[in-house]
Amino acid sequence: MNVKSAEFVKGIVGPDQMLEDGKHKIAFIGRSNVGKSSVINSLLGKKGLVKSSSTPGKTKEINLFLVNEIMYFVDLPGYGYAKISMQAREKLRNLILWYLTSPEIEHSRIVLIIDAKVGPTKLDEEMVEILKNHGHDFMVIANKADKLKRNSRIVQLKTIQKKIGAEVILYSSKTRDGKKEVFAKIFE
Ligand SMILES: Nc1nc2c(ncn2[C@@H]2O[C@H](COP(=O)(O)OP(=O)(O)OP(=O)(O)O)[C@@H](O)[C@H]2O)c(=O)[nH]1
Ligand SMILES: [Mg+2]
Repeated sequence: MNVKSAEFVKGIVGPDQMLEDGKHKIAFIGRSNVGKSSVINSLLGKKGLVKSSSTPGKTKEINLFLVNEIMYFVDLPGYGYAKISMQAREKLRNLILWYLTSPEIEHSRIVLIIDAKVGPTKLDEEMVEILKNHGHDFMVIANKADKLKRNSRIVQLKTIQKKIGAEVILYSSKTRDGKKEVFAKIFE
């Protein structure tokens, strides 16, 4: 895909504010700090469009970015960040779950991002279950592949695929390795 324009449109903090304009949405979901915001930036080729940070828990709202005027890339808050209050964690979890169960996103693409080196955690496996239970068609990206030694990549990829029970694309938002495959899968 040729990215001609990408702009921040809106941050959603509660269930009353969904954008209901019928445009296609591609949502990125995953554990806190796994690199969701960085993946979006690297795919869109716009450094700094989406705020990323080495401090987990950076994204606290559901942020919508309008791409080429025709679709939204959706940056969701991460799950599983331990160093916030139980209440705040519950609030983020509810926000994510609300998004996933919102009728408006029924035909959205969901991109689950996991850490290539760490592999799927218990929370990631729970998210896979949630996505399956809601009948979502989702794809999986293993980000931070640059942290893997070249010769261990295939083995790690196979291990992750076996655990998740789905096809997984190795990706790095640092080197943009895998970008072509990711775009091809998103728009397949
Ligand atoms: N080595 C490496 N680091 C990465 C990669 N992608 C993201 N990071 C780093 O991981 C950290 C977290 O990135 P974010 O994009 O903010 O992660 P996030 O999932 O949006 O985090 P939350 O918004 O807190 O849920 C930052 O320090 C990034 O620079 C990657 O492909 N390779
Ligand atoms: Mg983020």
